Amino acid sequence: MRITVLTGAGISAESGLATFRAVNGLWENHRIEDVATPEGFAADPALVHRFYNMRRKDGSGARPNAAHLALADLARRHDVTLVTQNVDDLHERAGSTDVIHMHGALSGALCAACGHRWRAPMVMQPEDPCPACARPATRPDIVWFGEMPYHMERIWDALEGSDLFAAIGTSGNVYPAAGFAQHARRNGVECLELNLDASANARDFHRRIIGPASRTVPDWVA
Ligand code: BV8
Repeated sequence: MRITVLTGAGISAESGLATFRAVNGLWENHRIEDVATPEGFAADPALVHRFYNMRRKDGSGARPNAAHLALADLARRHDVTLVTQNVDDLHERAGSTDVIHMHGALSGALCAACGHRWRAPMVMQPEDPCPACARPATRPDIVWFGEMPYHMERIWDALEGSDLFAAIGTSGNVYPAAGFAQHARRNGVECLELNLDASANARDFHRRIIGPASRTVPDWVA
């Protein structure tokens, strides 16, 4: 069976990583939409680096939960394309491979000047020189609001070619990810949502399983 899975912050909630909704989209009284943007970075690169340094530290202290492990198990039995909006590496640490990080990853660093990519150190500062061009133009390799998410062609193809689309732990507020169910449904794909409560795009799904991911995902995968 060909399954495309989309995960959001909710799958990492029980690993102790706060979801955007749980913190009301705020960090140190900044709206995340203001911090996670090119404009926010240009205005105050030190603040934005501090935001991601904290997330990198929190992520390194977190452990994959039963939901992450169940998805790795699912991929051993079915043809699974795993797309995540999350920037943590809990899917990889649970054993998933070829994870599509459509919003980038905390483990990535990018040079805004020459485009060079490398593995991010735990703590990044605005004056860090790029290893390739030596210019102090390094940024987290994260897709911010207003930037084009990564791997979109591959994701659209996977959605269109699947028998099932399952969205796990996402509020359905952020596009284009929030449009995946509608796109899948238009292509005759069965759409399932696993969430704590109905998402903003709940009407796009044929079926819903309500409950914490660490319980509902293993039950669904079994
Ligand atoms: C783009 C990286 C175009 C950063 C992120 C108006 C209408 C439509 C679209 C727009 C619009 N205005 C602006 C836009 C575009 C914008 C957008 O959608 N804005 C929203 C706010 C309206 N989108 C973009 O800008 C995207 N780019 O459109 O580009 C373009 C085209 C051409 C050329 C150039 C550009 C880029 C968006 C990516 C932004 N980056 N992440 C970072 O992480 O720091 S988004 C970030 O927020 C996350 O990655 C995630 O995607 C999103 C948060 O969503 P969730 O993951 O769903 O998390 P949330 O907390 O909201 O929900 C958690 C859910 O889990 C809840 O449902 C909860 O009930 C559930 N839950 C909690 N606990 C559990 C649980 N479920 C199960 N078990 C539990 N235990």
